[in-house]
Order: sequence, then C-alpha cells, then structure tokens
Amino acid sequence: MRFPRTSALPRAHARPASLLVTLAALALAGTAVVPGASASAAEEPGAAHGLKGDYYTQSAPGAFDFGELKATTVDPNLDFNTLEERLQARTGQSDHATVRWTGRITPEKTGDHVFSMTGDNGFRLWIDGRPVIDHWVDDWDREQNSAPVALEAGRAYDIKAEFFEHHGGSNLHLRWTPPGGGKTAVPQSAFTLPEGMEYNGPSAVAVQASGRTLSLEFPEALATPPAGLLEHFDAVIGGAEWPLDKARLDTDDSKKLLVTLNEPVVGQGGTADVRYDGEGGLSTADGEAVDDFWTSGPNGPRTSCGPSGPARSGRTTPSRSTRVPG
Ligand SMILES: [Ca+2]
Ligand SMILES: [Ca+2]
Repeated sequence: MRFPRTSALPRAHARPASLLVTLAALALAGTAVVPGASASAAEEPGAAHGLKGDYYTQSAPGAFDFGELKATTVDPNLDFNTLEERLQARTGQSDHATVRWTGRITPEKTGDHVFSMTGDNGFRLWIDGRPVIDHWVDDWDREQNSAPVALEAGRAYDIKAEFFEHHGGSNLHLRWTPPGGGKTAVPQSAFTLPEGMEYNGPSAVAVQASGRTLSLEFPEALATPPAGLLEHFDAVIGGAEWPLDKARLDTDDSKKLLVTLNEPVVGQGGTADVRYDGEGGLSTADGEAVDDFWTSGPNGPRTSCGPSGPARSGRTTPSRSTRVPG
C-alpha cells in the first residue's frame, strides 16, 4: 500500500525558504496580505485554499483533550462524511483523537452569516477570535447554529475549529447561511491557510460532469506530469476506490491536472477523495515539487460556490455512485 493506513504522516508544510520566495512574489504582485486587512485572500491569484489541520491523540480515552500532536497537514474544508481514515493515517488511531483546524475564511457577501455545525462527536468554532459555536459534548449528529455573525465581503477573518472523536464513527460538517442565501457547506474556495503556511496542493477537485475525468486545480501552473505519476495517486469516489488511467494538463489551463478514469462514474453524490503521496515527481512549472495532499471535492459538476449560486444540498447524502456493470 502506498499510503500507510496505520502510521502518522508527520509532515509539516511550513517551509521558510520557499515561503520567502512566495512572499516576495506576492509583494512584487502587490497582493501581499496584511492580517486583518480587507484584501480578499480568497481572490488572490495563486492563493492556496484550505485549512491547516493539527491532528492529536488524546491523553486518555474520554479525555477529549489535545494530548500529543501527531501530524500537521492541510484539509480542503470541513465537510467530512467520515474522518476515520484521516484520523487513522494521521494519528495512528481512529478513536480518541482530536483535531484543530486554523486558517482564514473570506465571505462573498456582506451581512449576517449563520454558521451551522454537526459532527460525531464534539466540536466548537471561533470566527475572528470569538467563540460562535460550543458543543464540546460527547454526542453525535446534533446540528448547532451560531448566532448571526456580521461579516464583510472580501475580508479574510481568522477561523478556528476544534473536534474530538470518542469512538465508533466520526464525521464533521461546517455550513453557512449567508445573507439572502441558502445553507451550504462552506466551500474550499472560502478558506485560506494561516499566514506563514505554504502549500501548493490542489485548490479544488471535482469529477467532471462527463463522469470520465477527475479535475484538480492547482494554485500554480504545473509542469507536464511525469510517467508513472498516477501510481502515487489514490482516488475514492462515492465511497469506492477508483482506477485511474492517464494524467495530463488541461491544454487551456496548465494549473489544471486532468485525470482520466478507467471506468466512468455513473451518477453523482458523495465526494471524490484524492490522495497524492508527494513522491510521483509532480512539480510546478517553476520546478518546485508539489506537496503531498489529501483533498476532496464534489462528485459531480461544480456549482458556483458563492452565496448567490445554486444551493447544493447541504448535506451530502449517502447515495453512492456506482460503477458501470462489468
Ligand atoms: Ca472512530
Ligand atoms: Ca464517534
């Protein structure tokens, strides 16, 4: 197995040397973000979308504390139908584990936003340093709603979410209801990493409407993918491990990696979960190796994720995609 299921992946992504390069590039482009400034981090070209995830084991079963940090990584969003595999891979156990996610969130609309969170087991949420949901409770699947939080369009706010898993199944979903909009999962595009954390993994992933291609968008242009790259990929679509055929760059957009699927995905729903072990030689056009990643996105056409876009059903239903018979 290319991806160890039982060991932690204690790779930190902060790389000071290349960070300086990135900051210099941002400064040259005039888009450097000052904390608390009203610049839109989410709209910067090249911004890495996602949240920093710190994965811990608890000091004892039932402690629900942050006992020992086992891995730091990047997660695309907080919309997990299950966290079991991630907890196992990153902490070495799928029970008695705790996660803290940090980064920034940038709304598209100005006005009151209501945050809704549900999970298995406990969770809590801070926006702009203020607690807005506190459900550090050993139960499951009881959605909690924040009081309305006044936010300004295009401004990046600090976000922190914490989660603990006791035992059995685990999941976590963060949704928001922007002014005049419906309740949707907060999209990856709304999240950016904490300042000082660099990451060049995908900023979006989706199964294209044809069901035959997996599309991964990166913050930077990529070099032509090397032969054998897909041996370092692992895709689970709608709950099933999916065989991958070929990888190529989109001829119109070299930030986009297109992966042909051996068998088409029939039907939509659930998520596409894609892992890369960082060892396949994938690199940016500038020759920088692409970090290992474990990301997920919708199985189906991407909709406008903005508050005014068509509302995706808030919760991903367990309806599974199916392979073509034979
Ligand atoms: Ca568990
Ligand atoms: Ca549980």
